[in-house]
Amino acid sequence: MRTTSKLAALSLAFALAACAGTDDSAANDTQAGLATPAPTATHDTAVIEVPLTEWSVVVSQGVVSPGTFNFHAMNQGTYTHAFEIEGNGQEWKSDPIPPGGTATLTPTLTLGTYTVYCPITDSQGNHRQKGMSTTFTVQ
Ligand SMILES: [Cu+2]
Repeated sequence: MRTTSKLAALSLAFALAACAGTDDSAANDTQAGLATPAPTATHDTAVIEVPLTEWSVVVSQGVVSPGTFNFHAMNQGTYTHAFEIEGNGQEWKSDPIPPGGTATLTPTLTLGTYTVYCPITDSQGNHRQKGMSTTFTVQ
């Protein structure tokens, strides 16, 4: 009996610790993470959608917490695109993505502002200069 309650207290403490820092909305605080069966599953590999088209790049979350993310790009346009994430002196770059194709980058992000853009230049011109660029913040 003693071991069991000790273990329960320990896993509760772990669940709270796992959520600290990424879950600071007041609404979630009242639930105290009591019913979270998989402690790290939802925090560590959040997917951020990055639709690409002529001529824009959208990042589905403008503000994220530090950590590792899957940036999942979908080429919704009619030309080949690609995407590159740059910030804090680091960069991650996808291969060219044909129309209808997808690509995923998995950067580990630290505090700062990052730029996401299309590095392709073709007969249409420089895609970044045509508007395929956006930014997001890690805070
Ligand atoms: Cu492009």
